[in-house]
Amino acid sequence: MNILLINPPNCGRSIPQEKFGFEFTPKIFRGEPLALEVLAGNLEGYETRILDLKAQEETLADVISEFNPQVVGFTCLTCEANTVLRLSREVKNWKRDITVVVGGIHVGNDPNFFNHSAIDYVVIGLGKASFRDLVSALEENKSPLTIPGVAKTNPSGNLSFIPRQYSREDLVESSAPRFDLVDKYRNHYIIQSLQMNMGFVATAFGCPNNCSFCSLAHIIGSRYLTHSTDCVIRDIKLLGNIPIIRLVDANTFGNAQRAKELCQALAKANFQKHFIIDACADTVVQYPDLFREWKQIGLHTVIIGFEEINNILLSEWKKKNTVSIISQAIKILHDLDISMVGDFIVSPDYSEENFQELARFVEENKVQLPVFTVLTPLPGTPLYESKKNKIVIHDLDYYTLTNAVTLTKIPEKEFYSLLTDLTTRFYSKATL
Ligand code: B12
Ligand code: SF4
Repeated sequence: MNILLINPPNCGRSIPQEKFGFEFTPKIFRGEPLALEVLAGNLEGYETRILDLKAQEETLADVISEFNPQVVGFTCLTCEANTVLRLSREVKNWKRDITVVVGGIHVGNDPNFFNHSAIDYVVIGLGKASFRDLVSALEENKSPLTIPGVAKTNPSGNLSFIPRQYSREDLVESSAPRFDLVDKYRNHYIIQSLQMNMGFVATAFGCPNNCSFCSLAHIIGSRYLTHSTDCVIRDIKLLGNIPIIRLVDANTFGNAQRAKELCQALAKANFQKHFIIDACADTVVQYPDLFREWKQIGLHTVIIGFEEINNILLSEWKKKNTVSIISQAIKILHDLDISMVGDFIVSPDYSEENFQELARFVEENKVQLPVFTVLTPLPGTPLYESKKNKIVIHDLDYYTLTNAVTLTKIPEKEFYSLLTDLTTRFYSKATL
């Protein structure tokens, strides 16, 4: 059986660009489709290929005609949902009997979106075990309907499936990601500002926290599953001499003890690489020594969701931060000489004064690379439930976290003009 795994092309639409001609979302990172490499790792015995349409434009029909897959699997974020539906239709138009499967973050949050005749199965949540079981069932002509996390589409009715009870076994650590399947795209996976290659490794899945806007926390029921240190070391080794390793976890330091053990294992392995991780501000403040130790083994940049500089909103969003914790975390990282990418969420309710306050905070605290997104009620999140009646833009192409999909308080043009100013002002000075 031939299996083609597809990373959809860069997509998503921009209101500030389309409506007002503003250009403000610089692309900083590009990266390998780790989800697909992970799935492929558990497909021993099958001929598997990855088509990365973000890295390189290729014609789907040509690839399908040459490779002749029996199964096509798409990974999918929210802003990619329409594109994946369109590509699934293309696959079906080309050859009706190809089995089309969709998985990924948007499926985990809103599986019903894909209950469509161009799609055969959706895989909800962690897919490594479910997808393997699905493919085996298809090959053996058995019913896949009893596989937890797998739903057969039923456009005239509702999706039904047995939810997976996630445990560490779902990470299927015995099989490594198939990094080799993206060899031909490897030169595209660079940090543009440094012109250096970057590889992705997962050390955990999920997050122990529960922020209301986050589409990662709820997919596996607020569990936090960690990979063994041996598995992380193996995957870094498999990436060879790539100098920068991005640990693409929702929260790399979600368990401080385990983050310490991982640090010791990395020290022993003596990789001489730069690491980029995701962590929370309160973790920095609670465990500064952990960050000091990680700095010694190559921690270069921490990506950190500061989100807001308003304590009421932080608490409303169930973020564990306060403005004081954020300032302390920034100071600790500066003292340790660790770079930071600071994520801030701009609410459509922002006034001009709010924009100015945020700019002042970023300036005074010297956040090296601030990234400003717009508060977006992503389907499947608690924020979506509380805001769904206020949503004015339902087209998921705009759910890139750079558009206001609820009404802005100040005139829309002014909102995007201030957002563009904020982004360009700090981006032009950014050093990492
Ligand atoms: C790396 C990354 C990227 C990379 C590479 C992604 C790629 N596929 O090429 C780049 C830089 C390109 C990127 C871009 C963007 N990203 Co991004 N990205 C991530 C990040 C940090 C890690 C994703 C990852 O590799 N996870 C590890 C893998 C192993 O986990 P996984 O993807 O969940 O896969 C598992 C399951 O979901 C499932 N599964 C996944 N796919 C499939 C497919 C099948 C067939 C099956 C069966 C199962 C399955 O099984 C997998 C293994 O168990 C996440 C945050 C995070 N920590 O998850 C944000 C994240 C996914 N990105 C996000 C966003 C918003 C974006 C952008 C829109 C940002 C922007 N404004 O430009 C763009 C969109 C790209 C586009 N289409 O234009 C959001 C998505 C929110 C949402 N609900 O859609 C996230 C969650 C971050 C956040 N702020 O919340 N991103
Ligand atoms: S800490 Fe980060 S990953 Fe965890 S729930 Fe909050 S926003 Fe999501």
